[in-house]
Amino acid sequence: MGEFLSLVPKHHGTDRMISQVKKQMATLREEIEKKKLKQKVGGGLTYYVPKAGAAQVAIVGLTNSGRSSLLRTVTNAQVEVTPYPFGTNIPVPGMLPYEDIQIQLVEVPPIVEGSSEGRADGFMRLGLARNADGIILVVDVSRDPLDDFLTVARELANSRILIAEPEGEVEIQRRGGTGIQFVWEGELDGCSQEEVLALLDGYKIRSALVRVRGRVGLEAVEDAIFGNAVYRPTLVVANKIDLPHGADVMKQLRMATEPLEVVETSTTDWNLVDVLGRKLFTLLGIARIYTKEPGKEPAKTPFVVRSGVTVGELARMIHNDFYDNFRYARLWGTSARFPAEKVGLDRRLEDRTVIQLYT
Ligand SMILES: Nc1nc2c(ncn2[C@@H]2O[C@H](COP(=O)(O)OP(=O)(O)OP(=O)(O)O)[C@@H](O)[C@H]2O)c(=O)[nH]1
Ligand SMILES: [Mg+2]
Repeated sequence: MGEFLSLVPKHHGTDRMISQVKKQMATLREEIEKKKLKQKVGGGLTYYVPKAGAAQVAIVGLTNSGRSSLLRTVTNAQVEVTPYPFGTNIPVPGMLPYEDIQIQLVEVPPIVEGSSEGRADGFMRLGLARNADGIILVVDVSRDPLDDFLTVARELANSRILIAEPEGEVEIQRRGGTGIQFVWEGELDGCSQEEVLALLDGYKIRSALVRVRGRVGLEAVEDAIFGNAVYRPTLVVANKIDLPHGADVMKQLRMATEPLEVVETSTTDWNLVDVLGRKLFTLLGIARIYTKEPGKEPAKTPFVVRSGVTVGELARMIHNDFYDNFRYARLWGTSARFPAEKVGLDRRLEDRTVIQLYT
């Protein structure tokens, strides 16, 4: 990237690109630092949190929004709740029990304005959200929840952690000297083809196959060039709902967070664990599949997969032999049209399916 930068002509038209490349270089340097940190620091005092349970969800928010309180209420974690700001400065994990599975929550130390530029361990803090399977974005309704949301959302967006599912996707295949050729399986949104060409040219991409799926803007083109954008399903938690708050500001919050779901919470709520568990389960698109041997009861512990996984994908996850020697499967429960339905490798599986694989 350094070499690339040295070749880029410096004028008004390339400013944006240069600053982005520099930022990207800083991020990579920071990642190297993180790896070093992981090796050196013992005793659990590290930013690295190994995944556990069905999924890992990062709890992000501004300081004092109630992240520790939330973690304490819904998990076994013994984290300190503090009336003063910046009480948490290392990530704290905890397990949230939901029916027969556990979802891992990780309190991320507070996000601040400038986290995405590295301020206050920003790269590592946002890295926790990037590495998780989903995000809980906590806002404090007793102050300015809209400002809380916009600030955290901006820092996430700057780090290319997308909290809303992208409406489309761009794929760029570089190839030899035939110019830029588009394959349209979608359309541009808020920009013209000329602008896309100018952007690609700015990055010295002059010969490539550009595939456009769904609705995409210029940012999606940039994401395709850098390949660093990730989508993380996100739940907005409007916390401290027991304290006085404005109806207007809540309305604005709901509008600004569209299409994300907003859950109003108070960390003193005794059934918060059930409410949050159900919301996260849906958000993450989790499916529990129970294997069964002939003449026996289904397994007590499910395989946790994403909803819609195929029989073939599941067979591979259990053991390659099940896939290689597959004959058919029998299904019970949600995915079966009738009990003991005989299906092939392509059948998709939903939550609460019992399966017997025949080889
Ligand atoms: N009334 C009310 N107060 C809450 C609620 N949740 C948290 N608090 C209070 O808010 C303050 C901050 O709570 P924490 O859980 O420490 O907040 P945090 O987001 O972890 O903050 P830092 O880790 O310090 O950045 C404490 O005084 C909590 O008692 C809630 O639902 N209702
Ligand atoms: Mg805290």
